[in-house]
Amino acid sequence: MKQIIYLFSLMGVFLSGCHIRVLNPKSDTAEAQSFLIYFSFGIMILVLLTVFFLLSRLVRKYRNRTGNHQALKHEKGNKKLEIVWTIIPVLLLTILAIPTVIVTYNQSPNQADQSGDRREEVHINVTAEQYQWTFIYENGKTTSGELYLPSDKTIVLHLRSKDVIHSFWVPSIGGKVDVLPHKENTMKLENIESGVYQGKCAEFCGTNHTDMRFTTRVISSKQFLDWLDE
Ligand SMILES: [Cu+2]
Repeated sequence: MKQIIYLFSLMGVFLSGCHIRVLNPKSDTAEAQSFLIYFSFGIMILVLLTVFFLLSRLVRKYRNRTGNHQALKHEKGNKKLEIVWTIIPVLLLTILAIPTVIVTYNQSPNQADQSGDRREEVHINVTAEQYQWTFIYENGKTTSGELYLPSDKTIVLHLRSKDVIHSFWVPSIGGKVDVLPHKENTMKLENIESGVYQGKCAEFCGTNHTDMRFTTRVISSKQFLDWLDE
């Protein structure tokens, strides 16, 4: 038992040094996603602890000791118990399903187009091809390898591929979205914190797949407009 505690505390020390970008969200979109991760992890830990607690109690109670002839009774059908262990998982899955369905529906790659006030949104066309990213802004300005975004606007990215399937991923500001050759997918990003974030293709797309990286620069609206006019 002592060794296990040591092991876990050691793991805690090392893990606290990790900087997992997915768990350090810098936009509302990423925050909703990391909430789902923490939430499902919390439920999982709850189940795990309950099961381990009950198991260790059982093992302690019925362990083989001299003078202990207590044996486990064979339970033959226990309606109460069966109902309990059927209802609890159903309940847990329902609790897990509600926020999951809401977030998944809100962030659906087909969803962004229909909702929202277009004047408050910044639309950017994103084109992926082996092995680079091109970003085309509303006034026609084009960048390659660098994506500029205003922090205080809602951003709608229109993702398209020229060749094979790619995947758009900036871990700090949102999860992966597939970039397909024959269908446009959209990605909505809200309230992004100013900063510089690394992005990459998250779908193996050929020999130079690892070179398919880009830098995302999130700046204020004013800086963004000035940059657009440059
Ligand atoms: Cu790719």
